[in-house]
Amino acid sequence: MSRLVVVSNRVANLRSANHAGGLAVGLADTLKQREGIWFGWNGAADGVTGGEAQVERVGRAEQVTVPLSREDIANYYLGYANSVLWPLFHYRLDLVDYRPAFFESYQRVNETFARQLAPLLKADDLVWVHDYHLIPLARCLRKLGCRQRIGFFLHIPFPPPDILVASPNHAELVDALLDYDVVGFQTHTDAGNLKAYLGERLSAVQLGDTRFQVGGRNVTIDRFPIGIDASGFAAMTRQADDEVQIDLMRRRVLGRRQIIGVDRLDYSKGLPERLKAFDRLMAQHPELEKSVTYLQVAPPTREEVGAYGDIRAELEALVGAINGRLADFNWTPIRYIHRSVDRSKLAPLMRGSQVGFVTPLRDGMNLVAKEYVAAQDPEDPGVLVLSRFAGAAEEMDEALLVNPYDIDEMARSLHRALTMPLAERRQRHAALLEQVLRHDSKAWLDAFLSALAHRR
Ligand code: ADQ
Repeated sequence: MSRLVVVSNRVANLRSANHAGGLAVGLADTLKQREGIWFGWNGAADGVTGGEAQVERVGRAEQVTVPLSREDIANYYLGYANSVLWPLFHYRLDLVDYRPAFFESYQRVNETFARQLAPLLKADDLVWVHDYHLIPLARCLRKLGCRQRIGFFLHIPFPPPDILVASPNHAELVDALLDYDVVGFQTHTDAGNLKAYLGERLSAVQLGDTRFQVGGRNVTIDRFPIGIDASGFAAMTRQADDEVQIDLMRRRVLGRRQIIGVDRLDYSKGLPERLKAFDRLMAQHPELEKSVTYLQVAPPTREEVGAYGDIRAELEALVGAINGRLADFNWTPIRYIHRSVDRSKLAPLMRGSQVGFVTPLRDGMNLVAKEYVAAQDPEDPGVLVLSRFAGAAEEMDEALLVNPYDIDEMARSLHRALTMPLAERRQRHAALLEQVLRHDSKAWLDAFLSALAHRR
């Protein structure tokens, strides 16, 4: 069997991947079984780009991490990846901060990674590159003579041509994608957006369902919706610690229901709109006062990027204003936690919440939607209120799908979720759970790797 070489900006610790999300665990398990390498940045803030790699063996796999300089972290990682590509690919042209130095650093880091990775590769390795930080990596490897099968998976959305062309580098980015054998997306919409660009601008010829010829190159473009380790996550709900159990019991005694949101504090997640929808719900249904609370867990990320400071300030002002207006000495309507919460607590908290509120303005997939479904008690499940613009919506019809910009519609859906009869809750949940179990993280891995292995 071919070795698997995974390349991503950050490398999950293969020794302690159990603490991370299902994706890291799934990839780590696969690597340990089939032999391979996980290559990426070591995460330190003060290295030298191109400096010595650290190699650590874990089982049959090797973890290879390399340093980056302060300047490249600022320009490649915080700059091009997170101030240009992240907002652009989430349809937020208003937040793109384009600077030529960012793109130069992005290219240089990809070239350096390729130079460090190339000598480690064997002829029949399968190389799997992850996410928007590393779009040019295959191009850089090919220039060094690497002929291995190389696949790319984009975890975030891919925008339609009209948005993509607002980037001065759109032609280079798409051209770089064509050096992969397989380009994978989360949804039909994302894959369709690349196909539309290729058709409109590069006169691509479709050779089969997923095979395209562009100039002399031949590329497979398909959707591979990412999943979670659903049974693993469900198992975690049964191990609530004392603190969580007390919280659940307290709410049961008081007859209080809970709406839960769990997101990195990112402007793509639609958090202010969610708070406004909760506020609207309370204004329209005063009978719900003291009987419903909204718990929003939103740990900080990428705080060095200006747009993240803005969203944090907006959110804190909203929470303060709504709580100030509605709270009573024995009821705090919104509990907002700006910290990371251990997954072993999150899972039982999701199970103990009657509504999962997942309404990003745009999201590649959104694993929280799937985790919420996996965490529910099938006999008495909660209801998922899900944004139409999350990739997960393509597969999760039985959720209450909403437009995350429409505050009234979200407030109505929250009310519908809180008053939904048991039979309907069960029927919707059963259908969603079946889907989450079938398209789990293992199915995603197998589908992508099989598509890559079948090239040539
Ligand atoms: P993210 O934007 O990070 O991922 P998401 O898919 O929701 O979004 O995954 C977040 C993960 O982190 C979930 O497993 C969640 O439980 C966990 N998490 C969130 N907040 C947490 C907290 N406070 N404490 C602990 N854990 C927390 C990107 C894309 C998504 C895509 C994934 C995977 O933006 O669209 O689904 O990659 O491809």
